[in-house]
Amino acid sequence: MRYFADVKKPIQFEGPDTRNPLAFRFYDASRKVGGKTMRQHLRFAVAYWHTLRGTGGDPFGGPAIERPWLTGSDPVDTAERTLDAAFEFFTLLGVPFYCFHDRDIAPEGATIAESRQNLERLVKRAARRQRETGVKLLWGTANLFSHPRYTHGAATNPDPRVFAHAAAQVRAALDATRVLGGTGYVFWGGREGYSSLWNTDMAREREQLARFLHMATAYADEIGFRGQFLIEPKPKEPSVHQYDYDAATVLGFLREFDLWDRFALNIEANHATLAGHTFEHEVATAAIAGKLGSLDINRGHPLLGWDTDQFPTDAASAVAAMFWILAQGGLRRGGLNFDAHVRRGSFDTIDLFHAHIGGMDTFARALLVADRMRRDGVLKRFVTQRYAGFRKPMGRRILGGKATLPELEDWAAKQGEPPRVSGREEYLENVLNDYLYATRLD
Ligand code: XUL
Ligand code: CO
Repeated sequence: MRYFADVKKPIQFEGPDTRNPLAFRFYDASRKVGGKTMRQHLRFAVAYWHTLRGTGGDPFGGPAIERPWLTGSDPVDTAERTLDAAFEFFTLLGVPFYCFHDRDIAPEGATIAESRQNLERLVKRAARRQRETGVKLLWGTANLFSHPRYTHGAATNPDPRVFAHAAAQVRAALDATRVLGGTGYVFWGGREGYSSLWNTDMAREREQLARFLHMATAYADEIGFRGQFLIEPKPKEPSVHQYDYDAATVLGFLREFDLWDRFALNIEANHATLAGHTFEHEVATAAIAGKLGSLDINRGHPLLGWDTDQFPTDAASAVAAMFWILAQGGLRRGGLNFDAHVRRGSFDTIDLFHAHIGGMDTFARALLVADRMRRDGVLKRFVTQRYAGFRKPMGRRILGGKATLPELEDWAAKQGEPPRVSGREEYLENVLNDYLYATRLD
């Protein structure tokens, strides 16, 4: 069965001058950039929930997109068809990875045991398709936010019976991720927060969440799952306030609850902007803590202000993200997961190809630009020079914890008023644009 008959052969690299909409302009999987191929650098992953299961619903209307695989009355049959369509799509697009929630690939059953059986059945099929196609699992996760039982949270629910249901689900999702060789496991706590502080014991709920995460890592050790654990920050939506608000908040949480060594962050662009940050701010905050694990590379709409999860097309923001990734020596076990969906009005299956091709080209080009900028060292030279004073004797004394307030008072008086030095922000923006709009990137 071919679900994507409009696409006759896998998408190929044709270079920046092509006019073929079903070709890559910059993503040349085997092209080497600084010793690694683009495929190895970028580690693209398709988000199963949006790409295969997305039907264009929004708060004002239900499904508006029909998919030929999302038909039939038996949910397990539908899940099997969806899985086959998924691997057909991954292969035609040429992505190395995908990501899923447990309920994306297999329907919830009437009991915990039935849900597990459904998942195991679909995992077997996924393992077969992975072997046949070479496509791998980047990360798995459990959907702990859609079922009505999780209305007041999963791990942060006031009722331990709900907590236990969530535990059962994470256990099964970890088993599935291990069997499929996932390189990571994500926690995104959509309802791990509150709607009203008047009915919430925030101290208790944060404690519960920490206990839950400790249990998950203990279980992973027990079953020999060696993937990286990730927390994906988001400030709100659907909760009014989510405990994993942003990267800095999560880093503090990991320290407070002794989880630091076991978790890294999965930074999502649209979540960053919802938190009032830029994508690069969140990427940088995670990276300087040594905790940049993986990225969800979607974007929000500047006029809408909610989690629109659009495909990435913003070149400057993609360059900034790639800059930090290169600075830390790559994504290692992480990757670039789209976590993006086509608009409600883009209902043809071919729109899925346009969306992913554009996103892959945006980041492939960003990789080339960031690599070129790093090799030329322009920004690095500027920043190094800007902080030069801290490499001189008094700067070193300050950083070494030796200087005192009285000593600095004397020193400041002797130095006199420091010269004012421009930050050259506009100049640096021009430098970025020189690289961004350079036509020659070969
Ligand atoms: C929701 C979101 C999730 C996570 C995985 O905003 O980003 O899809 O990426 O649960
Ligand atoms: Co996400």
